[in-house]
Amino acid sequence: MAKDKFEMFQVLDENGKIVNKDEMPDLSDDELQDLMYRMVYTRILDQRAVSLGRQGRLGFYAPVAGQEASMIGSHYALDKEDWIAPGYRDIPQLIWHGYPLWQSYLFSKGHFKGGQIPEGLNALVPQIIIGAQVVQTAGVALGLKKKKKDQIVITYTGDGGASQGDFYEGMNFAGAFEVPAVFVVQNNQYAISVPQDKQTAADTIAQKAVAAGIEGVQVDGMDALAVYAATKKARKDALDGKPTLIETVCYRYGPHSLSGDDPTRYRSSEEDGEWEKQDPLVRLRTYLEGKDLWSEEKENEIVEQAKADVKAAMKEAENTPRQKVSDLIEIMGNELPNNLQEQLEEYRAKESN
Ligand SMILES: Cc1ncc(C[n+]2csc(CCOP(=O)(O)OP(=O)(O)O)c2C)c(N)n1
Repeated sequence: MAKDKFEMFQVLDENGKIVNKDEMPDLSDDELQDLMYRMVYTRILDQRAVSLGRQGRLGFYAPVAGQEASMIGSHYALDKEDWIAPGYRDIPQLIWHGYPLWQSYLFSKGHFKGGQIPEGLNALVPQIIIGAQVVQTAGVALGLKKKKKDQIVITYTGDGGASQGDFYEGMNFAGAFEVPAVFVVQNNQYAISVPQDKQTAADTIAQKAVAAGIEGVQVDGMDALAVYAATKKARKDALDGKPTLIETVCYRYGPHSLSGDDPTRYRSSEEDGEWEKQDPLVRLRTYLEGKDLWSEEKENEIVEQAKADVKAAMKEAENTPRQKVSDLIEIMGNELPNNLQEQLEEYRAKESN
């Protein structure tokens, strides 16, 4: 029953054809190209990050290939002033919001500078505790409402995150207090190795909105136009105090992270192949080529640009002085209590030897 009510929303099918004309978002040719540009660039960032990680030059990294439509399509519907409350995989949205790439590398390496969101950039630090950002989102959104701001908060978690207590708590609060929040669950089918059907008895994740009294929509997460359209609408509703839960049905091609899981132990190559046929980049590229808005030459330029940017950002990250224990103590507050002040001095003295 829920499956019928939460039928998957699609605009562009896997062959790059518009299948839902009425819902085609109002994007200019330039914007459509920009959306594609961002997705191609993001895939290259991902490929480079996986390679840098394998070389031991990064720390924790969660691959994003396969999820570009979900990440970039939703981010593209935001305003610069909107807030983002990301999870550890949502580095692309942060980068497109203005977080410098070199800092994302320091975040990966666990360097404190990676966690220092630049002044004026409306984003929280990527959350490692599964689901915690959903509660934070309700709080930030309440703050925006009280200050009468025309801004929303968008948060991202995974299908696994949708099983956490924090997820229900955050959405319930947002519904009750009518705050400007959008909750995105990127359903990439697995929470590390646990498939969705072992995670929940619910047919869809979108239906979990019902209990919180908010809108829920299931979207084809490999279709950037559908994700964009759904998020744009959710953003508008959020400003009217109506939060939405968006489930983007997608897939991560790579492993959960570079820290050791082996997807061949829990996924078949047939399953991988089925999802690869739905690739979000191929789909949008086919559509744009049909409108004479894309070429191989254009794409190659983006690839080269992304590679050069990675090189420069990595250089900056690697030239950043290694963090010291005193750095960690120092950033704990503007004014430190006596015991921490003492420790700070102790470590500074040790480090200068
Ligand atoms: C509260 C909490 N429990 C467990 C973990 C360990 N953990 C890290 S990632 C992960 C799976 C999350 O899967 P999902 O929410 O589907 O997101 P995805 O990684 O697929 O994007 C788990 C259980 C954690 N970080 N936080």
